[in-house]
Amino acid sequence: MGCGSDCVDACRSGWGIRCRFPIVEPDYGHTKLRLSKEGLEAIQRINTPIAAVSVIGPYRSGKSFLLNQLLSLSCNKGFGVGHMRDTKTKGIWVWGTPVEIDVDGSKVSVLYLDTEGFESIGKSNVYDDRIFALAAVLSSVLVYNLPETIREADISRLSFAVELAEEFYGRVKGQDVAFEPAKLLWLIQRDFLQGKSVQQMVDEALQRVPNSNGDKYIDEVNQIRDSLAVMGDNSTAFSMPQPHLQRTKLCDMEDQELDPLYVERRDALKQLVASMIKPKLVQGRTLNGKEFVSFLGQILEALNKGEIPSTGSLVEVFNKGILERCLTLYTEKMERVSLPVSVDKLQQVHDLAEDEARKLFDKQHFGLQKLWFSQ
Ligand SMILES: Nc1nc2c(ncn2[C@@H]2O[C@H](COP(=O)(O)OP(=O)(O)OP(=O)(O)O)[C@@H](O)[C@H]2O)c(=O)[nH]1
Ligand SMILES: [Mg+2]
Repeated sequence: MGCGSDCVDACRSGWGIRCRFPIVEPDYGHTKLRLSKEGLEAIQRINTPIAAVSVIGPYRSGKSFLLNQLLSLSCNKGFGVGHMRDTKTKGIWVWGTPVEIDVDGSKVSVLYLDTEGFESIGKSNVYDDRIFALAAVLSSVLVYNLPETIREADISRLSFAVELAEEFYGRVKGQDVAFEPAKLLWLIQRDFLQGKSVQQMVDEALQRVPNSNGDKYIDEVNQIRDSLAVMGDNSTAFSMPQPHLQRTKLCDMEDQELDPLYVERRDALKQLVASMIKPKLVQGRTLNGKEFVSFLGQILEALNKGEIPSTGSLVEVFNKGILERCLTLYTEKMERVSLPVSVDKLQQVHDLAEDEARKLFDKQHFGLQKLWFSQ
């Protein structure tokens, strides 16, 4: 279902067509991720600052349907929705027309990202973690779509994202904030709350568990909960009732046929998401389409490298690309020297070339400068 092959071909030929593209796809064995060129070429053409909104969550939890609802798209046109096994979302997809909004007087292009669900059969937890980490890293707003209540696995997944954010993007509480972590929106679907507000439920799920016997497992769980406290005000909870009892017919229904309470909450959710969007900042700077794509490429490479990405390796990869650009700049300058040349002149050219390369590095590097000297 969704945009068929003609539509994808049309999308390939230009930006601006209302269509969906993959930006990241699983490799053959469904363990690693690879970039998908078409979607990225389209994103590269965006010149304004970018913000991404991702919907993540378990397999078959209505993520694609929700995104279509947020973008006011029918299932035919929008992201692939389905109850059949072969219609599930694979990798990460983007809606082809960014939504332009105004944030504090500046134009921001918002990309809506649909992700592959967790916990489906035939793939590893590591793969799920990679999808999750990538969405968490790229997004300004992360919508965690849960069909029911919050489970232990959701808590540990989130803590993993927070740890990534803390180590990779800078110390969240410190001064050296290189990267702003995504704002988290817990979206809890269904009508099971039994009098509790969703915020209450999220707060309870995140509370420390008493551990008077010093149980090692409970200790670990509590540590995970502590790391989530970093999210603080960045986490909001929101509930949605079911759109309709006949879940397999949802795609054929107009607004008038859906539960009016659902329609009301969906419209409130649209506004809430819009109010949370801020352009993605890396090292205090916004990213245009090209920068966003290169950032995505670097993170993907790092995530594919390790079983569970060691956050140190992410920083290394990020800096390696920058270092390579600086060394190329240095080499280009040195190659312009025509031989023979005096030692003094050579030293002079070297000093100038090094100075320029170092300035470029200082402008772009991530983390500590010691890397320059250790290479
Ligand atoms: N009951 C109910 N069903 C829903 C809801 N949203 C979507 N569905 C139905 O659930 C099925 C799966 O929906 P999708 O939107 O494809 O779910 P998904 O999370 O994107 O699935 P994957 O991409 O496979 O992870 C479809 O039959 C939808 O019609 C919802 O809020 N409530
Ligand atoms: Mg889907």
